Amino acid sequence: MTASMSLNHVEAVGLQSRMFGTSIRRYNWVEDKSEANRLYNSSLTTTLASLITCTAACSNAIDCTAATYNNSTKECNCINNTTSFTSQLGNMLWRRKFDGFIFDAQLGWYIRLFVNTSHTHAEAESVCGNHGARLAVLDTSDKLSYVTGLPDYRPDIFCYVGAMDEQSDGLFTWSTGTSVTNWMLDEPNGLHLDEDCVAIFNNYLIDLPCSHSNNFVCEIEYK
Ligand SMILES: [Ca+2]
Ligand SMILES: [Ca+2]
Repeated sequence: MTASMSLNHVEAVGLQSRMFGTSIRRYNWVEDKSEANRLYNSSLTTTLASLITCTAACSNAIDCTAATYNNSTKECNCINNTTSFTSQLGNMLWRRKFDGFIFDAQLGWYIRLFVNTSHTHAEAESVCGNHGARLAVLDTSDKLSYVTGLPDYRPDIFCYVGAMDEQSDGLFTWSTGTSVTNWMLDEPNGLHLDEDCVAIFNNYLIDLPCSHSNNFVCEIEYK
């Protein structure tokens, strides 16, 4: 038995430069035993000396969400969301996770909901940035529904997202520049006069003061 066979968790730090400029992202490779003995059906199979070198190689592709490694044949496969699997005895599947971010193939993003926290909008943006991420841009109903459907989402607690009206009061845009939709009825209302940030509340969006301390949601988009 090689040393790598006893591991069920590998940490790595990668330097990547898509979408958010150059940033350091820490991520983990976690063994998924429910998907053992599967093979990535690809001509891109490479033979690498160890699980560590396999996951390191796969870490270079941001759309790589998992890797298979076979300790006997030393075959390594990097897997993205378009990959299909066929069985092969001895393969182990390792899923890549960015510091607790969940990957959703359909929406093409990694998302992480920060709950039981209390951060201002600027602090929340900074925490996301520390993970190589940004406050989530929920510019479609599907994305908003995805977040409010997460097990940890609480409809009664404010959750900051990546939108403000700092350019022009009352004109709310996402950090990508598109206009904000999916407002709650009668929002945005500038109730406290300086409501320049946006949060999810009761499954819809509201404006509120950026200085309030709330939960928040970060995203890493790779498309
Ligand atoms: Ca405002
Ligand atoms: Ca409001």
